[in-house]
Amino acid sequence: MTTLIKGGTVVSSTGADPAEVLIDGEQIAAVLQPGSDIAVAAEQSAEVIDATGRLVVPGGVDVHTHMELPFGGTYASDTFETGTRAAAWGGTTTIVDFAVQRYGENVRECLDEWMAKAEGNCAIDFGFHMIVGGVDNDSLKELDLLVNEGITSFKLFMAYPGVFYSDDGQILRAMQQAAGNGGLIMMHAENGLAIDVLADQAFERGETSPVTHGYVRRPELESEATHRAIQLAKVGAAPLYIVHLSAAEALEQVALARNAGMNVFAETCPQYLHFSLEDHLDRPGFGGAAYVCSTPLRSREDGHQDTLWKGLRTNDLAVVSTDHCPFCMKEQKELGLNDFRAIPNGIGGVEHRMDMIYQGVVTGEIGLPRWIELCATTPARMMGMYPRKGIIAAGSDADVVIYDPNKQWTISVDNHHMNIDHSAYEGVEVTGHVDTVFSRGRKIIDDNQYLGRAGDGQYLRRGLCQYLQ
Ligand code: DUC
Ligand code: ZN
Ligand code: ZN
Repeated sequence: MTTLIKGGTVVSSTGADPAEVLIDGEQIAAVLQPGSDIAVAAEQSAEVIDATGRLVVPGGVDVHTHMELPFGGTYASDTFETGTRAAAWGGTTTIVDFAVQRYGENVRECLDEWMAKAEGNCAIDFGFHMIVGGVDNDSLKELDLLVNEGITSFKLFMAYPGVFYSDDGQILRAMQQAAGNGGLIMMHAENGLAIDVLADQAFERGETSPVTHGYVRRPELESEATHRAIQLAKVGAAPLYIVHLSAAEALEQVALARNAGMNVFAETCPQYLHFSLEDHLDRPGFGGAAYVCSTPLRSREDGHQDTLWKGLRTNDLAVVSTDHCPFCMKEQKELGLNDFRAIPNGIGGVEHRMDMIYQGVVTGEIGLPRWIELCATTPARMMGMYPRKGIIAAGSDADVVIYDPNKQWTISVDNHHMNIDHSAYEGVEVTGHVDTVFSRGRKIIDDNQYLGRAGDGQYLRRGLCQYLQ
């Protein structure tokens, strides 16, 4: 069975041109010149989809999600089934989620546990990173084996003492191990020990509301940790990927390292580009709880958002992922009603990344090819999945999105598909809409309907990061 998508503009990280996309089975068979003999011939035997006036783009690749993450005494509210379905609605056809190992736990058993949660349940293809919350001889040895199984990136935390935190010695050891096995160290770069001191002091002063979360997680403490992580990576001779960067000062550290020729990369997330401490985290009453995430939203007055858009243009920020980690208001965020320290950290956004970054195209912050580079091509290469994922090209998986660049609509809890009782994006007006989604050649979203099934998504054994110099 072949499908021909004709009439549209095919977007890649290097350009946007009229082209026809021929899908055969699970792969893209060819990208054809409109009206060429081969395109005309293909039309005779294929199902033809008319994409006139629309963009034809590679399925989005979100390399930072947390389905069912145990956190703050509860669990992220999207399962692999609901979360990957929501991702598909938003034009994302690949996720890389985080399996979790905590101090004293066995890496292998943890991975098996996470695989069991995901396998047979995902709507789209999925891979794993491993959170290493307990760096010791056993876990370090295990990392070498994971690399051979396609888990080629390891997340460490400089935040959350007593939960996921690693000290500098543990971080250095993990970096040395990664330098040996080719893995990529992903870093949550915030000085958690200092943050906890400030958080406790604020609470004792009676400052209990959600916005306090943003005040105590100061930009200096993100930039200090980013700087320290970079220096440790230099000593450990390991590549480094800074996750969910939100502070302009932290970006400065990344830029310095990159200018010095280091293998240092960074991602940011839509919430840090579109939301702010003043407008969202400081909402009246408990409203700001919906925006409690770490790193935190930053002050608009201080210009962090503009600086992040600039970083996306200069490539000091190379990837946009979501850090999708949804918690309902009821019974979850509410755990911190009287104490901001107890609010589970996270925002649900896996469904909105492609649209929210497309708004940067609409406003002229980035060009059309850069949208695709940030949301599909670079994440695929960064996490060793390219060219299977992240590009529309002959031989690639037929993960294809037909995108209406002009449709205007408003995001709401009433029209989203994530398993969460509110939307952090409530009332946000967007231009651009995911009309049709193919995942490995199967049409899974079309005409406002979900046509796929749980278990369609396959586990992806990833290769090494494809950016190392
Ligand atoms: N940050 C979040 O906001 N949620 C989960 C973990 C993290 O690092
Ligand atoms: Zn993190
Ligand atoms: Zn995260």
